[in-house]
Amino acid sequence: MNFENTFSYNVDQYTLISHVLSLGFAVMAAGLVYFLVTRGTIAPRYRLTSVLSAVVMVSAFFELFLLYQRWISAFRWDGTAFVQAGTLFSNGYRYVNWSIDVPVLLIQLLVVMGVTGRRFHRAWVAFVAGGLAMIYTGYVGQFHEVERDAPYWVWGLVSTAFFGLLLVLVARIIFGNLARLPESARGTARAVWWLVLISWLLYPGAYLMPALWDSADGVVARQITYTVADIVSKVVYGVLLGIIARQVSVAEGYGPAGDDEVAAPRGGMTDAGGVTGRRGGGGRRGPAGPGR
Ligand code: RET
Repeated sequence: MNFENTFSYNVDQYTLISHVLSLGFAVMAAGLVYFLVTRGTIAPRYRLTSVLSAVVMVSAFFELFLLYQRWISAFRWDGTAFVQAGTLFSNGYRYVNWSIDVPVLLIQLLVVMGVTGRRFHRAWVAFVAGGLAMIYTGYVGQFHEVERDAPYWVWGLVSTAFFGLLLVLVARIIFGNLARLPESARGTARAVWWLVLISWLLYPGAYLMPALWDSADGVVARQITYTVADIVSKVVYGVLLGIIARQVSVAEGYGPAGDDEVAAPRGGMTDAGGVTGRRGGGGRRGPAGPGR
C-alpha cells in the first residue's frame, strides 16, 4: 500500500499531480532529442556521456509515462472528489527506474571527469554496488510508509548510509580531478557537485513525506518534489556534463566542439555598431562605425 492510495483528492490536487507527472515525461522526451542531436559536438572519447544521458531519458520517459497513466486510472470522480478506482498508484516504479538511472548517471561522471584505468573500474564497482544498495534498501522501506513502523525507519537509515557513501565518492571524483579539467570547465564541475547534493537530497525528502505531511496536500508536494528532482538530477545534470565534455573536447583540439558555441563572438553586426565580415544589416541604431 502506498501513501497516495490513502486519500481522496479535490479537483485542484488531482489535476496538479496529473500535470506535474506529464511535465516529467515530456521533459525526458525533449532531453532525448537534445542529447542525441548534440552528441557529435563532443570528442568521441567523451561522447558516451550523451549516449548515457539518452539511455536515462528513455528509461525515465517510460517510467514517468506509466506513472502518469497509473495516476489517471487509480482515481475516479464520484461527484464530490476523486476517490479510489481500484488500481493502486505506486512510487515503487520510481525505485526500479533508479536501478538503471543511478548507476548510469554516476558512470557519466567518471567518463567526463577523465577517470581512467584501474581507478575507473574501482569507482565503477563502488558506484553500481553502492547505488543499488541504497535503492533496494529504500525500496523495502517504502512498503512500510503507511504504517511507518520500525522497518520504514530502519531501512531508510540503512539506505541513508549508502547515500552518504555515494556522496563522499562523488565529491572525491569531482574535486580530486578538477585540476585535470581545463580552467574553463572547473566552475561547471563545481556546479555539478552542488546540483547532485541538492537534487539527490530531494529523494529522501520525498521518502519522508508521509511522516512530514500526512495529507492529500502532502501527496501533491511529494509528486512535485520527485519531478523537480528528476528534471534536475537527470536532464540539467546531463546538460552540464555535456558542457564540460565539450570544453574538454575544445581544449584537446576537437574541431566540431567549438562550432556550436552560441555565445561565442561572431562576424556580422557587433554591439559597438561596427560590422565585421559583411556590410549592411537593417535596423542598426547609432552612427555606423568603420568596419573592423
Ligand atoms: C531513498 C530511501 C530513503 C533514504 C535515501 C534514499 C535516497 C534516494 C536517492 C535517489 C536518487 C535517485 C536519482 C534518480 C535519478 O534518476 C532510496 C529514497 C537516502 C538519493 C538520482
